[in-house]
Parts: sequence; C-alpha cells; structure tokens
Amino acid sequence: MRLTAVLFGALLGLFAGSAAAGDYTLGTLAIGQPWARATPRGAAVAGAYLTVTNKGPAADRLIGGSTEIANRFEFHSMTMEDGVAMMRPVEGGLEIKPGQTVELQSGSFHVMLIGLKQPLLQGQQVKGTLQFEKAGKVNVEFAVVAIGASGPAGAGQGGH
Ligand SMILES: [Cu+2]
Repeated sequence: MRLTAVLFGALLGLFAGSAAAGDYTLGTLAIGQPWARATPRGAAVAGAYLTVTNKGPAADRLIGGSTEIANRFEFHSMTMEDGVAMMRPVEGGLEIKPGQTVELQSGSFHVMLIGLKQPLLQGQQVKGTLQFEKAGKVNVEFAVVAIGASGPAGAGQGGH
C-alpha cells in the first residue's frame, strides 16, 4: 500500500515536471521552478527558491550558484528562536539523497542573493547557475513574482 502511494507520487511528480515551465534537468537531478520575490528599491538582499529531486542512485549536493543580479549566492537555513526568525549560512551546501526532493522555500532553506546590483522586478527572468558537487553546473532562470507572493504560481502570503 505504501509502495503504491510512493509510486503514484513519483508518477505525479514526473507529470508535474514535464508539464510545468521553468523546470530543468541535469543528469538524474530534476530542478523545479526557480523563483524569487520582487524587491523594494534599495534592497540589498533577496530570497530565491527552487526544488531539487534526485532520481539517481547516488547522493549529490547543491554547493553553490550565481545570478546576474547579485554579487553573492548563499544557502541559508531559517529557524525560529524566541519568536524571532534567524537566518544562518549553510556550510557545505545541501545534500540531496537518492529519491529525495529538497525544497528551498520561504521560511526554510533558501538561496540568499546578497549584494543586489538592481531591484528584482515582477515578471523579470533572472539568469543564474546552480552548481552541484557531482552533476556539475546548470543554467537556470529565476522567475520573479510579486513582493507578497508565496510561490511561482502567485497566490499567498508573505514571509521571508
Ligand atoms: Cu536568507
């Protein structure tokens, strides 16, 4: 029963992956819909988000990246401490185990673009790269959504 559910989920994932724009494949890694939020004028940092699914037999690691609009590209974790959201750089990147999907999302692990050269504008496509330890580098585009949006599809609340 459990296996059926897993397989069904995997199939759904495949369909979703092939249907949606903004998805990328690098070897056995599937990268889903990189996106970022628009920033107010003068902002120095922006959060960026994506998912990575490892369809291969070996673990890989998302270790870095770049974008055309920011000087630095970091991975952050976010935890609540005494009711305050704290962000910290993640050393060594993020491991993606075989069969695992890692979500970089608002309020959790995320990409932090630091040292913005220009504001991110809604509707913009920001060119960038993602660097994996084993699979290498892939070119992606981050779709910029409205400041308050919670995902690439639009609707939702804010948060970091
Ligand atoms: Cu951050």
